[in-house]
Amino acid sequence: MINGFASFTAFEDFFNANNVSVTLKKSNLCRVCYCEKTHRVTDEKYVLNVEHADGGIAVTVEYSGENGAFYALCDLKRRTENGTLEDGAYACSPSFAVRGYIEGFYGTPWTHDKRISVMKLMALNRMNTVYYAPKDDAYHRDLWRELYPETDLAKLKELVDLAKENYMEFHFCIAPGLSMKYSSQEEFDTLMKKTEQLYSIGIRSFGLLLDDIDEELFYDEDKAVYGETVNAHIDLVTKYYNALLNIESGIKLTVCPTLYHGKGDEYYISKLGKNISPQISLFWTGRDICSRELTSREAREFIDGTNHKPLYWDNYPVNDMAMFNEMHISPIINRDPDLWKYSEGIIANCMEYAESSKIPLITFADYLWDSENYNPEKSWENAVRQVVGEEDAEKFIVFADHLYTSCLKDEPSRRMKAHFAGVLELLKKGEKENAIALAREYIVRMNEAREYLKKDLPICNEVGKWSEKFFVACDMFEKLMEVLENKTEKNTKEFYDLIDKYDSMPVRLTEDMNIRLFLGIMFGI
Ligand code: LTM
Repeated sequence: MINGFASFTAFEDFFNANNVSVTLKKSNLCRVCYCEKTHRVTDEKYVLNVEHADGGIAVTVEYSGENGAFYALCDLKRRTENGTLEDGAYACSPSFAVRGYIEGFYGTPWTHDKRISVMKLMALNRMNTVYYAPKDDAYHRDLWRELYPETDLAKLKELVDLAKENYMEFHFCIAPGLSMKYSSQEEFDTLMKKTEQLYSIGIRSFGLLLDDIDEELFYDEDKAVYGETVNAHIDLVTKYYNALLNIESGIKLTVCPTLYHGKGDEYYISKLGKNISPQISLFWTGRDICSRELTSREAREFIDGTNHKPLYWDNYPVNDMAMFNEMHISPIINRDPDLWKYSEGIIANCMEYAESSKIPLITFADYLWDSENYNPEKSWENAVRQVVGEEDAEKFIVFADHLYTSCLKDEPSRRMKAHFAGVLELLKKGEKENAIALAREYIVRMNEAREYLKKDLPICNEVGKWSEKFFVACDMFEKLMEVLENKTEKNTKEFYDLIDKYDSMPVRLTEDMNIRLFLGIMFGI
């Protein structure tokens, strides 16, 4: 057991196997609990003192809080795996205070096992927050009045306990806005009864979600009492927060407003923000529902408008509703490096594909921990390695590189593009054989990816809809080689049929293969 921490035993075998001896040293000195970069006192900071000696590595970890010690071991494990554990002293602390994800999509909620697996992995990547809000968990939204059945409650409790063990704050969200009569005391009592059920299993952080509901008040009684929706929401949020504090001071509340994107100076959000306690966190998705960028300038405007720092509900990698043909597996990009100064943090909304979500989530975790030094491509490759495994990572990357279409960016496979730029150059110079040989190199890699994707593995099954189209691309390139080597009417037609097939498949992969160009250059067709 590493210095008496039962929850750290999972690391022990790993460090023993790698000849790393770890000593934990608790300290309250400024250098261990004060973060120079963010000017925050934090128990998440740690200092790694690394020294190679006697064929092994001795590491002393200085920490002030147990979570800091946990993050130190996670970091140490990663550095050992990557072979980047060098002698020296490394002081590490997070950029963002709140670093997490939300199961907040429309579609089939994750299974219990998936929830466990995502939570453990994200904790290992030093995220500290998880929000539970699956739109299609009936007890979260449609049936918000009803208590959870015992079996469901027991599973939720397991998640709450697991979150504690993994230094994650578990937020349970309730979304009563589809049907609640805000002016009714009976309705409020029902909301509190449900809340108390969740409090009874250890939940101490709640979310009140008022997104995706009618902007107008529905009940005549509400219209008479409040006049407009925002007044009803201010009243509900304030009563709910006070009631939570009455149960236990220190309970946290996050609110998702009905208007959750824009500038922050709009009438509803500005009035809501300025009339609820500044202690309540306010979700905000940025300029748009799915925002291409999150900028510090816009965060400051939001603060001006609402007297709150935004807590970003970042709608990436989610791919529900109109995005269902996109697989959002690429890294998070275009979030300002200094956004931590003007926001509480970022909570990434996930896809119903839990296994695939892990890849972009790890890149979020890297950005949130050290936003100034975040390198999307490096982080992404590391994320793929963690999720798919070292052995198959390269194969998966060849495929996943074709999935760069989302609200963030619309891009063809960069690897394919770079490779075929070389092929085109050779063709233009008339070096047909060299061009074909170079093209074959990429096709070999595509076919290796294809073999991997056919496996009965969680991630391969999740991306099945997209890999089907990738397989057509593989066939298309094979056929192209055939045409380039020995062009006939038959193989040319087959080639064009494959292009048509690829183009007719609705899921989104690299859109513009530029594949016709090769034939154009070779044969002028
Ligand atoms: O974004 C918010 C606050 N609410 C919903 C999400 O539940 C949904 O997953 C995303 C993406 O479609 N859009 C929303 O409006």
